[in-house]
Amino acid sequence: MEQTLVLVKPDGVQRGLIGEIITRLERRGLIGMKFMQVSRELASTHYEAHVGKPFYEGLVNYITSSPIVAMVWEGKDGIQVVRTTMCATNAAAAAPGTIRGDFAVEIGRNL
Ligand code: 3AN
Repeated sequence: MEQTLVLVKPDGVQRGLIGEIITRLERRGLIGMKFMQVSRELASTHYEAHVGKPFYEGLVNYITSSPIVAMVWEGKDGIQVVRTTMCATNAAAAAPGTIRGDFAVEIGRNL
């Protein structure tokens, strides 16, 4: 079994898509969830892999700008299952029928 973290970012919360996203994921193995405000300190740890990239500052500013939903999901091949349910980071490459394929508008606002 694998566990993985899923965040519904400010755009998903503000667009009223929390329920839609949770519904799709809970059917596949949601085990924990909370509504929270991300601090700059937590954001810099979470997005450590992106330090130095051109979009990093904007990403940290955005994730800390208003509340998000953080979830833990568990299942066999859980990371892959969540990825295929959400699909590609870039909205333009996300397949129809997936969360991002159906709702994401661009790479920086991909829910
Ligand atoms: P994912 O959210 O698909 O797991 P990560 O963890 O690689 O993708 O990236 C975290 C976030 O950083 C993405 N959700 C996206 O909003 C943003 N991001 C990633 N790559 C870019 C990029 N090239 N330009 C702008 N934002 C990006």
